[in-house]
Amino acid sequence: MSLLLIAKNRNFDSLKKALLEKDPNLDVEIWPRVDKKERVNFAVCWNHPEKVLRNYPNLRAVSSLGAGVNHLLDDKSLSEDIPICRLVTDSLQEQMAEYVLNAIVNYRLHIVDYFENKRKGVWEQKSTIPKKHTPVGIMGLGEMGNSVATLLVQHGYMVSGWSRSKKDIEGLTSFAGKEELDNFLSETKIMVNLLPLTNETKGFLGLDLFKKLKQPGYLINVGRGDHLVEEDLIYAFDMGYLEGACLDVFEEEPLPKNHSFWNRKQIMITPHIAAITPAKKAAEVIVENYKRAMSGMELLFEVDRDKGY
Ligand code: NDP
Ligand code: OXD
Repeated sequence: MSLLLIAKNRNFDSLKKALLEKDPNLDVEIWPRVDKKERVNFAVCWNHPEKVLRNYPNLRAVSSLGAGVNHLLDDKSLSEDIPICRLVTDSLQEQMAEYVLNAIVNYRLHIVDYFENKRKGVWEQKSTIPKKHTPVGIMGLGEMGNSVATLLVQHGYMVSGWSRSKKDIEGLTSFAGKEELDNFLSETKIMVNLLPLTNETKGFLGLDLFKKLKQPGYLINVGRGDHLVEEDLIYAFDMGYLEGACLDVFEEEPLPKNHSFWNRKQIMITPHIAAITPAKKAAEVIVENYKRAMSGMELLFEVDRDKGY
């Protein structure tokens, strides 16, 4: 029985070490050098090559190496009988909450302008935008959205959230379903996207949505690049529907060198680092799920294939 780590261009040394520290008896293989394919029972994947999972006939479960699972659900070569699970850790939630809080504070303090002014040697004080003028709306109130909402409420922000089902989170106004989307948007100035990427949510961040925010809005996209219609973002800036964006995820990653986003002053760019799973924390969840899969138990953080997350 072995556990296989699969990803393009990724060094797995620290994860392998953490897995073996957690369980020294594990047999950990790293793609593409796999000794005996039929011994592989559990795979951990991040942006794996299409169809590669077909090579392992005895897979019992597959885990994402992140919180998102769209790359696994998109892989039609993965049999529907094989359960998919994902990583959720308190560290991921804490990092995500801090990232979003930081992006909002940067916006309120005009930090992007100060970077520009430093380059030009300009000393110019700007008024910080008061919290009461920056109501935050979080799309997606799952493991990540919930922890972001909790931290923002603690910091005195006006926070609302939108999800499929109503939530009871202290200090948050909860909106649910398509029928409540417009009301949610009309109360939102800073939009935080933490939806999973599914057939329903792909391309969701487009002009129609930007127009409905408190004008001009500000976008923080930490979900997936394919949620955003990239040309609509530029158009929304030009039309004044949005005044800025902080983007951590992109249609194509790494963001190509010639992409127009690099030259837009209004866009803050980070390279998909909002929340990164530390190897030790990842190993805890992976080893637990490996053991569960081997003994036929229900997995932690198993994905509902019908819902797509
Ligand atoms: P969860 O599955 O825990 O939560 C998803 C949330 O989205 C739920 O609240 C769900 O509603 C809501 N939702 C899903 N579909 C819809 C819909 N059609 N309409 C309204 N609401 C919907 O996901 P996580 O919080 O763990 O993660 C969210 C995403 O964040 C990941 O899929 C990943 O793409 C991204 N991510 C990015 C990271 C980064 O570093 N940039 C790191 C980690 C995650 P309900 O609760 O009612 O079911
Ligand atoms: C993700 C992650 O899903 O990094 O983006 O966990």
